[in-house]
Amino acid sequence: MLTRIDHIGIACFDLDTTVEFYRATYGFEVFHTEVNEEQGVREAMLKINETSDGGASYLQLLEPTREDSAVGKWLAKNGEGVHHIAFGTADVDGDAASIRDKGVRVLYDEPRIGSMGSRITFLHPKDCHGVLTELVTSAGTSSAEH
Ligand code: CMX
Ligand code: CO
Repeated sequence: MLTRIDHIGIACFDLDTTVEFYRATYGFEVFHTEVNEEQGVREAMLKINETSDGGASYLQLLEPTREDSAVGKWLAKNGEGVHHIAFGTADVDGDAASIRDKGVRVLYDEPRIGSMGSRITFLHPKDCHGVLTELVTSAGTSSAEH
């Protein structure tokens, strides 16, 4: 069951100046940063609020580490902006399977590693009315050990 907006993914050309914009404009501080080479991103997570399912909602600021990555290609085509939305669930495997059964393309056979040790997968934007959609089980909210 999808129980929260886990994050909104925002593509940017320069992570440091974008982080500074969010800090100076809204007062949001960086909660976590990491490089995910598999996804081809350097990212900063800004926590907005905790949620009643034990998780939280974040902004995920994304700078590509290489031009041929998903975010690098998207930025070259569209410029900066909202890249994807992510729903949080305690069971990414089960939710991905049931959504796949409805005919929506799930991009990975098995969830991969996302921010802060979470397990993530993506739904194809062409099957989701133009919205690249991520499903996330954060390390602290899993309903099972994997
Ligand atoms: N939102 C909406 N539409 C998108 C999109 C996005 N973020 N990215 C691509 N598209 C659309 C394109 O506009 C294009 O549409 P048209 O054919 O009408 O022009 C179509 O999808 C194909 O796009 P493409 O540029 O040829 O890109 P690819 O097919 O190579 O890749 C996708 C698209 C979704 C499969 C790829 O971006 C992907 O695998 N995404 C998941 C991984 C990811 O995004 N990782 C970064 C974030 C990591 C994280 O959140 O932790
Ligand atoms: Co994301």
